[in-house]
Amino acid sequence: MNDPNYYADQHNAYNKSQKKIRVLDSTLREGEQHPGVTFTNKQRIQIAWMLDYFGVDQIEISPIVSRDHFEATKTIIKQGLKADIVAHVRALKQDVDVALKCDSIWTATYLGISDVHLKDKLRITREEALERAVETVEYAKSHGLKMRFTVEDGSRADPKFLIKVCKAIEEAGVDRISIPDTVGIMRPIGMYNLVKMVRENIKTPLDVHCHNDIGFALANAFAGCDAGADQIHTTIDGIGERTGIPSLAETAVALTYLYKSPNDFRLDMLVDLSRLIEQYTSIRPYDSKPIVGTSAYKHKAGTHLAAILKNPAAYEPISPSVVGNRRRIVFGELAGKTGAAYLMSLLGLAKNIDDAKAVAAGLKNLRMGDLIEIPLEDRLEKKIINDKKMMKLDEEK
Ligand code: HCA
Ligand code: CU
Repeated sequence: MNDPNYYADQHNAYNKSQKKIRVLDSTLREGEQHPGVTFTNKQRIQIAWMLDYFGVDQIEISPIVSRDHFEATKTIIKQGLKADIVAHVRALKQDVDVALKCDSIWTATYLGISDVHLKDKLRITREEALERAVETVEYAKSHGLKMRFTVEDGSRADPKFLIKVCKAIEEAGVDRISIPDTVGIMRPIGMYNLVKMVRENIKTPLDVHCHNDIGFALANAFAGCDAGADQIHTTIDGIGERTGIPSLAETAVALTYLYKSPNDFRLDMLVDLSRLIEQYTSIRPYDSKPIVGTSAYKHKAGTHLAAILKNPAAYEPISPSVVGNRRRIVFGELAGKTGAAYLMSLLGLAKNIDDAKAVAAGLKNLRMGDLIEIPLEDRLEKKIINDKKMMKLDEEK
């Protein structure tokens, strides 16, 4: 058994469908709804190019927000990217007209269908909402658009009404339906049940759009896919309204490695994509953020260092180079004798167990926490594995 993840993969494979799950990235729409985020048109176009090169299936942008957004949408559509460009607008004919003016092929319209949205936000009845939904779909379809419809706040809507709307828009020819958990209130099994209920009643392909208010966005999105959805909405770093939605990095890595969903993602762009957004927004992802965080591949405790120096797979699910990140080892109070010995070898000092122990004790006594961090590249690993002295030192432990 050579693959360290073999048994974990077996557990993950249990009852798992092998279908392809697609990604819609909404950095340019949902992402711009994050406090403090706004892009220039040049940045929007660059982000679209990079997302396309990365390999997402759809890129969402809203042309109705401003004149600038309209121009950006139009220009991005003109680029002829592989990904579909989805113009996200309200469920109103005048908004669909804006999508048409951008020469859109794809449009997405959204309409709140929960009672709180109908009564207090839109101030319309269920009947009026149903009529508006069907009319908007019919209007878009009669103008040759491909169309997604989002039953906004679907997780809090009366299930009977939700199904009624889905059936009506399906009949009107909608191409995809997005089932959103707009306020992030679902738990994974709840999202599974919700999507399953929709899936059992309609045939149209389903998107899941899960908010992260309680921290379940990514898990909920995948639960929705287990129940029959085949497209997840993401943003770079998960930015979005309030606490955002699943991050592209986590979603793409989970799809590739845990779900084995076929794709052509260039995963090694993930850290660069994150850094690009950081540069354009000044929002720095927290250091322990999965995949892209600066600590995502740092190893610190002595026992971890000792193992990592022999085989990084001991404490890493996936190699950092796969996602464009870097492995680092942290030297300080916790380094232990193997860590100390490695540090000594880097400094050109001869390694022997007693000195290594003394250095480890010295680091502890200094009580200065973490002193230095050193990158540990993949190519160094082989050298280290072959370093007989190092191996011998460990045997003496
Ligand atoms: C919004 C609402 C939305 C739409 C999701 C979708 C949500 O901010 O416009 O179109 O799939 O969370 O319900 O983002
Ligand atoms: Cu949203």
